[in-house]
Amino acid sequence: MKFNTKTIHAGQMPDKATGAVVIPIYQTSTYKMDEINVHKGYDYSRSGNPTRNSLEECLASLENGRFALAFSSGLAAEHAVLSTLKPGDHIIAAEDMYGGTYRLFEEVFKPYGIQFSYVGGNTIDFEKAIKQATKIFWIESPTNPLLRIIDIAKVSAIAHKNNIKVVVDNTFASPYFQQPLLLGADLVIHSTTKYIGGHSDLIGGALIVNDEEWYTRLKFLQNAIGAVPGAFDCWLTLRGIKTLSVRMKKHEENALQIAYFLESHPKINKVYYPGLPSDPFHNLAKQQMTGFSGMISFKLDKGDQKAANSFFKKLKIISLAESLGGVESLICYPSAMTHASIPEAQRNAIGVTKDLIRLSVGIEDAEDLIEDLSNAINY
Ligand code: P1T
Repeated sequence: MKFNTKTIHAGQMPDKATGAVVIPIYQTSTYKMDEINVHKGYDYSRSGNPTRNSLEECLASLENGRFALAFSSGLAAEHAVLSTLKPGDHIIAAEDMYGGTYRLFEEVFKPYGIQFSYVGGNTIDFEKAIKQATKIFWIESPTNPLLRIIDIAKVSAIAHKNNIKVVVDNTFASPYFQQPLLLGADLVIHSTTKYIGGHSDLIGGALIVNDEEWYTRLKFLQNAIGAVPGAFDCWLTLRGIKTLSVRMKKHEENALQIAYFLESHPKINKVYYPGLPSDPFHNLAKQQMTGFSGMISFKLDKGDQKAANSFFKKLKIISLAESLGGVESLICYPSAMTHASIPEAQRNAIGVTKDLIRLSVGIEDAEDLIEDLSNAINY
């Protein structure tokens, strides 16, 4: 099956019991056994649920992976990956990343003895930071919030030479624009809260992996830790997935128009969008992605929270809110919102400064979004 067909049909064959064309919401915590431990494949919904299984099968298929596991949030999915490590193990992460991931590393797993190094996104940065104990390279591409692109194939080649696994958070691209496993990555993470769900109405996460041993351990942890999504959230996620390709095309089309508008605006100092030919990551993005997705960051010429607030207050269509990837456009102020958990000096060193604004471009009409931004920029 090709991608669009998979979004509608992978893991979503008509229900065997009733013929229902849409996967039912199996809203049950438990399942009747015929005798002790003899059942129809399900014994308790933390361990397995048919609606969740449909979602997992579909996600594996979309990422061209063998196995997928669904979680109650993106961070819960990350927690499971980190729980496969032992004290003393070392992770090298690209420094530009979601603030909540940084917080999970530093404030939850570091106290348990996992070591973390943060590097720039170049292959050489990863290579230089390798230690005997390095087990994982952890990257986002495009990164949150600076939309940097990391060369997944090159980084994976270095990793594999050194017996290290590569984890790629593919949330910003979605499987529609990028499939990291095909580029050499070992595991893909999604916050399905974002483009995959696509409607800002659920919190969810997922892992997609090819290695059976790693999958078996992660599946054990999914059940043993227990951060599983409910059946209704799995169903909503599947409903979102059905329109993934049409939404992603429109997100990208709108984002490109808005990026050009911002780039030419005298009050905007800088625009970060890999779809712009002037962007330093444009060629790499073209090489490893089939499109540039719908996230843009930019810098206002007046760079403080007060100026940003005046700008946000003037917006009529675009909402100031955490999150991204929904049909509605959302704007955010990373230094005090999504990336507030990263210490200020480190944020500044990475480039997540007080003049930075992040825009998740929705699928409204681009003309309306541009008018909204244009009115607000004259704060
Ligand atoms: O929010 P949750 O579903 O737990 O996903 C965490 C997460 C993981 N990875 C990336 C790249 C993310 O952007 C996120 C969540 N990000 C936001 C809420 C945000 O506004 O950036």
